[in-house]
Amino acid sequence: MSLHFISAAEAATHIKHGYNIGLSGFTPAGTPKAVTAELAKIAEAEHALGNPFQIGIFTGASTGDSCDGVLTRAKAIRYRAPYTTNSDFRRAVNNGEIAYNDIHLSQMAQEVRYGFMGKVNVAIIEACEVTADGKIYLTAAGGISPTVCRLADKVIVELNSAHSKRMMGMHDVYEPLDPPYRREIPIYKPSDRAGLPYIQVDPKKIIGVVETNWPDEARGFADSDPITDKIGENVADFLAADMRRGIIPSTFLPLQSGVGNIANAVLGALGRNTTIPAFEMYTEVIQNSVIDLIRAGRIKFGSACSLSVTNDCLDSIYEDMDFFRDKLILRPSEISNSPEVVRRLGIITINTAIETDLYGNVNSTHIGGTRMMNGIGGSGDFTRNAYISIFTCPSVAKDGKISSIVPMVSHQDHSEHSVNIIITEQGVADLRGKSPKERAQAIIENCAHPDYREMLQDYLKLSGDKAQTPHCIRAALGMHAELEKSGDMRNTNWEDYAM
Ligand code: 0RQ
Repeated sequence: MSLHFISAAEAATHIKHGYNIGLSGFTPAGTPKAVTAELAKIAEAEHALGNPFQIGIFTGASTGDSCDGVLTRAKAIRYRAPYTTNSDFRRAVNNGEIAYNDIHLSQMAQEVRYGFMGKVNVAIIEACEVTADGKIYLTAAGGISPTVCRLADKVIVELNSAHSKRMMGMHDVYEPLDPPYRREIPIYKPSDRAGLPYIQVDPKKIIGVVETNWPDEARGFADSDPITDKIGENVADFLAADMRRGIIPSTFLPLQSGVGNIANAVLGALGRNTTIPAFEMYTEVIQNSVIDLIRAGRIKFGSACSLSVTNDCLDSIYEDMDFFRDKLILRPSEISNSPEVVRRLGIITINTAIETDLYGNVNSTHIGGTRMMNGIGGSGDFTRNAYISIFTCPSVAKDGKISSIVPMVSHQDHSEHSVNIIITEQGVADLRGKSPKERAQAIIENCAHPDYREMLQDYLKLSGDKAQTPHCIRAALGMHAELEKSGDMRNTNWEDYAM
């Protein structure tokens, strides 16, 4: 059997109204682009004729504009899971136009397999190589590709020459069996391989190969600033201190770190810290800063789901593949984020909070308790199973009008039972081994912005000290209510809310 080459426009015609499509990729890395862009045109044409045209999207994490962006603007998405960062998609979700199911990234592939979200009609997979006997070699991300390739009726391959064929061999494709047959995932150190370097599909299912040359639509990040730099230093100093007192082994432990400017600043500070030895990463996303630290010898190995790096950084990896081949591995998201493996390897996890409350509950997803920001991503997979779980955030947002430390989070993603350490530019609150009341003092004294410390202490006085977890329920969201009323939490007067 030989491969059948078709145009992106022809490939898109195989996707019908009401279908669910399964996509490769994790972040814009490795996400198909050409077929979804054509699909948006079909949706617009159908809508112009007065016909309905909407689909469900199952993917690894966020995608690029040529997927979530164009399809949202074409009003072509009925349902989507999981994580996304696209601003048009965010607006549509918060307008109630799209059904968005924000689940833990490690669970996405298995929930599709379990049938929780319905059938996968068509899989669209970006590849750097595909063979006539059905071997698909992925590009810059693992995502949920093995699962959607197996479950879909039809597979479309986007063969993207913007990715080098030197990527072949970097992936470790392993899909667990479902209960009651599941066994342990045989990964005992970040560099272990458990599967194959390609996805094997039934070649009869590959209905077409679309040749493209379309670079990943990765986001660049703003340079660090004094606040993110200070947070980074606080994280590095905290970890070095924990190592000196023997809580972290002297060999150090693998790290997971989230995405964004704070994560970049944290990695930069860890790279510079002379107490911390060269370390490994078992994480979901590798950003430019990790690549820099591998080159500098400060990171020995990186296991992840995606190379979510800028295109020039990706090209430099391809050019230097002899150096990177034994230092990087890419896995499906249910392996990169596997709770089982995270717990076994003893990972130190570092994620970013939108807000945290006085007892250590963390909100990573919702603004003002109702409006979706991005989603939980992998932060829950790692936090709940960490050796030490850390959350970072600036102590205030929006020029000080919002405190990131509040009496009660307006939405909860990570509970006090899973959160060990909170770090802002102000300092470090070590919540380990502390009761709720002790945690509240540690958080106010070390993490809250000075503008809000007295207000938070006054809230605690209002709450009394007779309960395990003191709260004045009527006032618990008073700072949020004040933000809605006057636009500035600093105006909070507890008497207005405790009545
Ligand atoms: O607003 O965009 O208007 O400037 O939220 O905040 O400080 O720039 O931080 O970009 O790192 O995002 C938690 C959203 C942080 C992200 C979150 C406003 C703030 C700004 C962004 P602007 P920052 P970041 C690995 C792990 C969940 C998923 C996860 C995230 C904007 O890190 O999505 O952890 N995490 N994944 O001004 C109102 C507050 C606010 C606030 C900040 N309390 N109230 N607005 N902002 N705090 C990745 C994957 O899973 C793939």
